[in-house]
Amino acid sequence: MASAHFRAMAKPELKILLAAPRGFCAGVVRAIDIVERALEIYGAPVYVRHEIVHNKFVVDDLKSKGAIFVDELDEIPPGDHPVIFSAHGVPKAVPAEAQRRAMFQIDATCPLVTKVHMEAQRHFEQGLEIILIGHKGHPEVIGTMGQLPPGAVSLIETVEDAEAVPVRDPSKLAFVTQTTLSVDDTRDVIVALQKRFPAIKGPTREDICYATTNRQEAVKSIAAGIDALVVVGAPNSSNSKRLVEVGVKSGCPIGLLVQRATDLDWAQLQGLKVMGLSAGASAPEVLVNEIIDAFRAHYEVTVEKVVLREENVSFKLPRELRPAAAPAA
Ligand code: 0CM
Ligand code: SF4
Repeated sequence: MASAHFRAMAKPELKILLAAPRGFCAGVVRAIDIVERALEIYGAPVYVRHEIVHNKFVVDDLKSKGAIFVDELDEIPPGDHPVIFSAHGVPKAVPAEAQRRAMFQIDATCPLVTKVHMEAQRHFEQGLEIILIGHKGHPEVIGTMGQLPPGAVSLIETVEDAEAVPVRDPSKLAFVTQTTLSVDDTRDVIVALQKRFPAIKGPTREDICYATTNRQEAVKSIAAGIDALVVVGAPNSSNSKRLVEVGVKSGCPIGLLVQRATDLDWAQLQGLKVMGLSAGASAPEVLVNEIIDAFRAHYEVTVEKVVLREENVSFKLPRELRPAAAPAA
């Protein structure tokens, strides 16, 4: 009787394929470290323009330590507290304005975003008109376009845009891209541009960063064999949203973007046998574990790690935040 009762209560089995690489990238680690080091060195408050990375849990944690998040510099009262620019980068007008107001500015722009800014600048200096492939309204796109005067950069998002974008001189063109796009969709847009403008200059492939590329590749490698894909990430996180899209395009029937376990819709998540789990570059691992624990309440879970490649990228902190050199022995 007892065993029959136990059988009736037994949870269904679920295998979770935990994709790797997932979660924090080197640019996110550096940006969060910058805020934490600034708090340590200069004390609270430290101002941050825009979410340092697109994750509410990270932002709330930094708020609890004394960071104050603002949308624009004019929300910051006069004083000598630092203002930090987010990982996504800012238009040139922002540091210029901070300098005008004599603010103490610290730049947490990811070095891989700065690289794109420099590429665009170089093309501009060579007299080229620039086409930026990216998502309208995203802060990285606003930042990259804002490296150059109005009219220097045209933004396109799709193959249709590539086929229609007006240009001044087809022989004097270059393209750059946002760092967190879909690798496959971007390839199609570039092919359309190159077909229309054979002389267009650009990077060897695109400017999508290593972290975005690797996370998409890892999701792709599991997508065909899973009943659902859960990606931990925020709705305003470009790289996280792309992971869900890539999963669904690669054959996974259900793709969900969730910020916390409370977002999981259990009516939709019944009857699963194998599930894929990944996390965007701004989502902390503690939230991945929270999701796994939530599934354990509904399923008998086994977790299998699927490691597509190892990552060992790290970026240095800005000089003013590096730990003081150890005293000579
Ligand atoms: O650019 P995206 O929206 O993916 O930003 P994020 O904060 O989610 O991820 C890290 C970055 C950058 C740049
Ligand atoms: Fe840098 Fe890429 Fe991370 Fe964005 S997702 S912060 S570009 S490494």
